[in-house]
Amino acid sequence: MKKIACIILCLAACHGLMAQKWEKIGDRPQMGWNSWNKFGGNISEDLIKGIADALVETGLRDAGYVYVNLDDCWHGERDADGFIQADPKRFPSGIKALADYVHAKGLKLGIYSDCGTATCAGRPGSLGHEYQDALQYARWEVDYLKEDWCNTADVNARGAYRLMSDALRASGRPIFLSMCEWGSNKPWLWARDIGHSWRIGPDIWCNFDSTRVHPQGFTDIGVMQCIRLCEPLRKYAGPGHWNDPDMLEVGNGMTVNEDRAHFTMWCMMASPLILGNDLRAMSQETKAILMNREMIAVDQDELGVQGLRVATEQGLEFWFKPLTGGDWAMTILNPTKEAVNYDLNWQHFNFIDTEVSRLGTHFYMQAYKIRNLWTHKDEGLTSLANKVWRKLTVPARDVVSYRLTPVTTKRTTTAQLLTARLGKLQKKGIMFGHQDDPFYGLGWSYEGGRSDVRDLVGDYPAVMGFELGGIEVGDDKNLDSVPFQVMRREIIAQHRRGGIVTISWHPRNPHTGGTSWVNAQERDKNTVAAVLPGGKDHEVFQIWLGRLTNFLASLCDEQGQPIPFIFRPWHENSGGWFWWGRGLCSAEEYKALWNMTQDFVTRTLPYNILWSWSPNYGFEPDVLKTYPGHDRVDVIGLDAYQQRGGEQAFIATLNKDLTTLSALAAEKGKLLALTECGYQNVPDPTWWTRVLKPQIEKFPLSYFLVWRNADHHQYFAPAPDTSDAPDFRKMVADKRILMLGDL
Ligand code: BMA
Repeated sequence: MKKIACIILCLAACHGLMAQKWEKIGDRPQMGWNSWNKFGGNISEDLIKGIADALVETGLRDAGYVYVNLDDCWHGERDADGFIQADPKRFPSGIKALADYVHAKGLKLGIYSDCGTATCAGRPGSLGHEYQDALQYARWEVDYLKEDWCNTADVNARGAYRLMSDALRASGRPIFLSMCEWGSNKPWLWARDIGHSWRIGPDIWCNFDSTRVHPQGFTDIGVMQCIRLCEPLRKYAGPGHWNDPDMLEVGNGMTVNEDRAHFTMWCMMASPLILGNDLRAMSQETKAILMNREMIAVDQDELGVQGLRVATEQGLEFWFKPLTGGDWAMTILNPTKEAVNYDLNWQHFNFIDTEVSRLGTHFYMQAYKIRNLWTHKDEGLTSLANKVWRKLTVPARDVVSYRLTPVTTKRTTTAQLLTARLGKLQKKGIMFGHQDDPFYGLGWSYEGGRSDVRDLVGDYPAVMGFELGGIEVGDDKNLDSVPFQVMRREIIAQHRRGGIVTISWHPRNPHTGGTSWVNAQERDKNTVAAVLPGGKDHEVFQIWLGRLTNFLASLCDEQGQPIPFIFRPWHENSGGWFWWGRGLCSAEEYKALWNMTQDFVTRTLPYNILWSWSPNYGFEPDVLKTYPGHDRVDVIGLDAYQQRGGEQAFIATLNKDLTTLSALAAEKGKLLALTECGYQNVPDPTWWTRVLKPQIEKFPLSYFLVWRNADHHQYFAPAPDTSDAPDFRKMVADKRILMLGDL
């Protein structure tokens, strides 16, 4: 019994192992050569050896092209036991000898098979022989398998490639799996853990921009058609799992310009670089294209992000690919048959790749050294100013391509400008702020710019607060039913009229499925630990941070520059009601959560955010252990609400905590704010001038923000007919209380 259990356990373990493709191969797009584009089925061991020799002699191997790949027609018959053999006439020494030959030259050998009954040229397919074939390839010391998709009626694509992937894994030899299924079953959706690359479309042919239909009904496509198919699939590609727009046709008959454009675009798309020409007889031009190491470096970049088309103007396509270290590759592709003149202004290309890398170009703030990747000349720096850098001519069916490398720039960031402005305003007075001010109020909602506060005093609050709870799970509306589209509009409107924007976030609980607020059953769950690196919910939380960041990145002005704002995540952590609060995680875990969030968002938005840390009032002295540090915080805030009948306690605690926090802020000249405050429904008609104002005036506060006017049951700001309205008006009449018009 015990034995059987052991065997079952072992089998389960082995199966678990085999359900994984070979890892750590294909971390960069594969580079090499394949016989098909030039030679079709007309191959032999002498040809392959000659190609291997040429790879070494030309320097192509040293430039990275290491795979020598046999395509169709190397096969002979299966032997009596079903093992595949090489064609004895074409490969008399056998595949093992050929592998030894290419290995001795520092190269790797690739082979070809098919998921169906026969290959496309009618040689034996792998269907029903997957484990045997994989074992044979491993015995021969093959390093790469291209598996085609001919003659596969009734074969399930995912199952077939999974089977071969498992078989290769079981063979014990790390073998690259290049899936050649022509995109018929959308492998990008399911093959990430099966193969190392997958074809995304039909076969390429040696033509820049047209298709060719074979009498049998199938179609070959040109370079531009390959690009169009590959372009929308960039989010599926990455290290170890690449989109494959097919092998190269460079050197097979297109013009030099077309070849250059073809090669460049494959590099921009992080595509496999599998040469398809006769390496033994190459023109100088072909060689120069294939051996452009600076361009190859774009393809092989460690980040492994497929480039994207950012704009199309005057028939030109502007492609960008983020590279490691903050570099970008930038290519202007002219797919037309005429040369195009173009005035290049870098400010037209401020964008953030929200789809994959979440990196932005930030040309308005970041200057880059410009390296021309085809002339190999440095061409100066990008300009921070909105002006034409250079008049270019992009030849017909050609490219102009640059590598941009960031240089240190001492320009003041929008975050620094906002800090300076807030510092100045603080000398003038204290700004009044209101959460969700322009969305709804007492008895109205979404009336296009209406505001309870403005209805009462004729001016908007200087500060407006906005809340992102729900953005992380992809909702259209936040937890208070504010549509994010409307919110984006109002945030930009508040910025445009010179007001201050502050943003809070009550994310849901990724660990329990609950809300920000923990219930009795959630009190013993450490959600913060679960979302940190290594935690069970870390990956999901990264997706949440991505959605948050993408929304923040969408807050731009007309020039595409991110607008500055105060971001206030993980607030009120001195209380025990949020999943990041006191008693629910350690101070160290809280800080790790803060840092992870800040680092994530800052990678995308490095210049425009002020970070606000704000505990709830009534905190214990040890809350300071959760302070992320002066290098990470710009605004030190406090959240403080008066409770009914609690006036004395409110005043005392507010004073005590603001004293503590203003001392902390003074250490490094940080801004101080009452980031949330109020007295729900303001039941005291003199509260503003009698209780709140005298207290806040004692401290060097930048602003005080009252929470939202949800409805008649929960509101914090006055409206024209609330009993505290006259008193609020009186408070605002004081020059030291700043409304929008006072800024
Ligand atoms: C709370 C209340 C809730 C609201 C939340 C987030 O203080 O106003 O109704 O959902 O803030 O805005």
